Amino acid sequence: MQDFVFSRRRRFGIGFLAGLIAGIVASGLMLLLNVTLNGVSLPQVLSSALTQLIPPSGFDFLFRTVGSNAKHYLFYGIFVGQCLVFALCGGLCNLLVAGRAKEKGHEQLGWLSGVMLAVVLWLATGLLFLPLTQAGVFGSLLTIGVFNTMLSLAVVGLVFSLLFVYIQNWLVLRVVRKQAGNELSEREALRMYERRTILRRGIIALGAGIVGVLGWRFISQGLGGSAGSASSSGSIIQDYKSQISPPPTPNYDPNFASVSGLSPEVTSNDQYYVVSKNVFSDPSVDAAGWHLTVDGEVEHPFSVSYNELLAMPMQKQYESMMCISNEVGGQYMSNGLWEGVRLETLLNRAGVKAGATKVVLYAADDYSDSIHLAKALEPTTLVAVHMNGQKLPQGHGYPARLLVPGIYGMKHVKWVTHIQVIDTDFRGYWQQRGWSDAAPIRMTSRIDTPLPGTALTAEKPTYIAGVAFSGNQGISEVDVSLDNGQTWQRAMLKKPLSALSWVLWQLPWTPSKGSYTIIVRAVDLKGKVQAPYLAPPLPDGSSGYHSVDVTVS
Ligand SMILES: Nc1nc2c(c(=O)[nH]1)N[C@H]1C(S)=C(S)[C@@H](COP(=O)(O)O)O[C@H]1N2
Ligand SMILES: [Mo]
Repeated sequence: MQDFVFSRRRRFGIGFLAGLIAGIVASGLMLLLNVTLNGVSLPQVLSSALTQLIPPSGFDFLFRTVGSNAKHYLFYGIFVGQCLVFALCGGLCNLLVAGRAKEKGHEQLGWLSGVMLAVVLWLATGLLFLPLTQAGVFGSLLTIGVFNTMLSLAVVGLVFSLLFVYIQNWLVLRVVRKQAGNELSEREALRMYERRTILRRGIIALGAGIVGVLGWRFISQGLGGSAGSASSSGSIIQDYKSQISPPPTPNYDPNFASVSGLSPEVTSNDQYYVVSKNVFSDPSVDAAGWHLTVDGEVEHPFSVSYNELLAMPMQKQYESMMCISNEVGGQYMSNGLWEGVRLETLLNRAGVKAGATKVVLYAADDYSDSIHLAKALEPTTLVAVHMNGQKLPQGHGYPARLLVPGIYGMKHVKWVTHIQVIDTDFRGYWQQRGWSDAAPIRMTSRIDTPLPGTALTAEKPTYIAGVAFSGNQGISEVDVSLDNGQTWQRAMLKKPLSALSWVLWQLPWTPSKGSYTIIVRAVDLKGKVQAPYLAPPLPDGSSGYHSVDVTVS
């Protein structure tokens, strides 16, 4: 019944469609296997490779235009791309295989062709794609390893190929049946034309939609959207003194009562900011099978299980964290009560050899970063297992993460599995992409209330309030200016929960009619004044003064 010969274009079209449908299912399956059984995620591998190729300035541009959602857009883009590659494979396979079958008067594919296609895809991915994206032959350089990669690729490839053959044959059969009269009826032709037009319009609409969303984000962020704006006008820079000596004595208010709109002093686990490189899913580590290995330039390398780690001496401390990609006034800053084992305890047990310089932390998501040995031995550097009295939430690094005060969140490696002492230099995941390695936190202050654009009532008492943070340098003073930095008013501070925590501040204000730009700056315990110079997050973290515009009527 299938004595039918299609044009090459037709053949490609049918294969493409069948490949697309099967590709969407297979890509979904890949992500499912990735989340549930530690299968390989090709979108993740590709996006890691891509972000490494993009020059830092390009990455920064991406970050500023599409904001923190950059990685999600990247992921959707790659996911759609992967489905299209599947579709292309379908089209090509059909051209090659069904083309040869033509002599036998056949347009359908045999199951054997499907298995062959799966094998070809499997080899191409394992031997070409993965090595080219620096994941090694069949993912040998990935944490999940060769076995999981081979197996999950095989399953996904087989499901794709067999589904492709099935859909392809079904489509062919449909066309053959419809063309039974050898001639396309006019109605049929019209319907096919319409269908094609609908598809084409759909693709155009989708493309326009994506461009529109990107454009809108670009405009709204360019005009000072959610992150607030940073201020550094001429007068602020002119009168700027970088150092106050002797340092101011903090004016802690023992009756400091939080006002509405001010951040809670301790961020709850579900409000705590989350940042990770992972475009689709963070690793879910099973503590029962987890081990933390300490090795490298040490006398006695060892591993501990989760329970052994929990049985070691624990230390509790409040510490605030901030992401190096946080914009001035941004939200990637939180404060928590952490509990864990001193890294020093683990390193002493291993016996660090003379000449060691750095400590590298490797994680279950193929993330890595390093800190200097001196930093690693500070008594506040912890391998943390508890956050605000609970075991670490999955998104914050369960079962264990590094806590290293004074430097940016980037260095607080989550899902840590391996601690290696080295006597050379090391560039971690973000350092390979152009970000600072030393990464000391730049002092910052943020106005939480009033929000930008608020319309206030004249002569009605209100508060200006927010947080200030300097890593591990403390805060002695927070000042607010309403006249572009010509005069500053000192805010009242809440005594911080620790030397590593942010400081809450507030200033009562009874405004008269007018428009105001509220500007804030902080001073640390050594008298160092927050720098007014504007800098984007890349490569050393953002700098400049946060400002908020309000009107009073
Ligand atoms: N394993 C791993 N650790 C990581 C990251 C990551 O992507 N993978 N991101 C880092 C970055 S950039 C930041 S700011 C902090 C954020 O920690 P949080 O999500 O608990 O706030 O984790 C750091 N640790
Ligand atoms: Mo970060």
